[in-house]
Amino acid sequence: MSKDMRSTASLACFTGEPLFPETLSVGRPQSGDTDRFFDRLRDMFSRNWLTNHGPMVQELEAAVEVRLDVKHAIAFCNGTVALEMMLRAQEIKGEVIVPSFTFIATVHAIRAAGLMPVFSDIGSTHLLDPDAVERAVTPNTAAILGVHTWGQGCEIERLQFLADQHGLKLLFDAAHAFDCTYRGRPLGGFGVCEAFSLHATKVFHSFEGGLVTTQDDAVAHRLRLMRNFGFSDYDTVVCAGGNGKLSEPAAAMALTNLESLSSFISVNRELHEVYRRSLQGIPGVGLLDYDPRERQNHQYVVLEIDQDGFGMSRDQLLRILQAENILARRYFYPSCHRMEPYRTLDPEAGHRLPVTTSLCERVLVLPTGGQIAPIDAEDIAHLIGFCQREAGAIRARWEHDA
Ligand code: T4K
Repeated sequence: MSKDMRSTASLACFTGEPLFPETLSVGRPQSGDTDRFFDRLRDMFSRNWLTNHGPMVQELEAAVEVRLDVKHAIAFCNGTVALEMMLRAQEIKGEVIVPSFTFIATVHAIRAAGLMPVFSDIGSTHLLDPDAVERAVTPNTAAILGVHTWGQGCEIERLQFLADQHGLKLLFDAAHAFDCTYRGRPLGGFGVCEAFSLHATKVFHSFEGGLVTTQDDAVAHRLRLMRNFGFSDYDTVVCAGGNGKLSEPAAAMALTNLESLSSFISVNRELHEVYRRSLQGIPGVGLLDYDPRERQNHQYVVLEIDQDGFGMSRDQLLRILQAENILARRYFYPSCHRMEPYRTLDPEAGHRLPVTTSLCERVLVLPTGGQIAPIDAEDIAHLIGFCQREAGAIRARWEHDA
């Protein structure tokens, strides 16, 4: 059966078979040539050097410095620890302005660094709104932590202006933004520091891993000490630190994946284009378009579902997609200010976050990456179109079955 000729009854949430026999996910890992990876592991065993700033970690850091055009890239065991150490390395106290519309790790890292998150609203592109940031500045503000959500660069000039005006550190969570640009320059070289995630679900991964990039020699030196317990030599500890080290197998994975990154990104770009074409004109469905002047990794295909235009809510659509084995995700739902401990720490935060509050009910991220063929993306889009056209009948059947 053609996938856009289904009847309401044939939806898997009623009586039908799922459209896809296997689950299609957001964030299925894309990995490079496994032979190259195993060769690197064999070399590692012959050297018997497994971790602690080994040769492959050093090679990875050098490769990232070139690729992102930054002076320093410091590898960490994961993106959350990279964020936390980046914050600790600033040697600041007080409040950090951050969006609530982000993965919870961004905010947990602020708390773990002994700082207080202050949530700011976002604009229509899902990025920090500099006007809202300005309103959130108090005498206790120490830093702004922007998030380059979906690989889009924040409004960096305006945030930098605010940071300079108020004497604040400007930092970025660039977890989504490897190989993306802002005004034609790679993200990674802005603010004081930027932190990346190399988690398995990211377009460029090292199983688990993270990076902090900076142009500042002193901050880089501190970060290198901090990730290794603060040791400056075998017996001397010169600052507080922890274990933030990336292992050699993880670096081997990253080096291997770096060789294939451009092809992963072309696959994502093509899928994004198929989704864009096939979703066009469906009432109530907005696809977040990326700035064509910038380089994007196209890791996230992000929809906004407007319930009135679409005829059903984002959550009702999600229920249908999941039954069809399409594991779309509600990133970032609920937003951070509605999760503990932040809900208790600042129960009134929602009043300052109207865009975040409304967006959280509408965003849906669709599967992409190597697991998805262009025809799958077309079928998913056609299914979404079908749901819109049949929204009344589907809702009626749910009510009848309830
Ligand atoms: N800042 C931001 C803005 C972030 O988005 C993140 C992480 C961080 C900071 C922190 O960086 P890390 O400390 O994680 O390096 C995922 C990822 O775990 C997380 O890294 C990511 N952001 C977040 C947006 O998404 P979950 O809980 O949604 O992942 P999970 O386990 O549901 O996996 C996603 C899908 O991928 C599933 O359908 C299963 C599939 N999968 C996953 C893994 C790990 C596989 O098929 N194979 C696999 O090996 O958080």
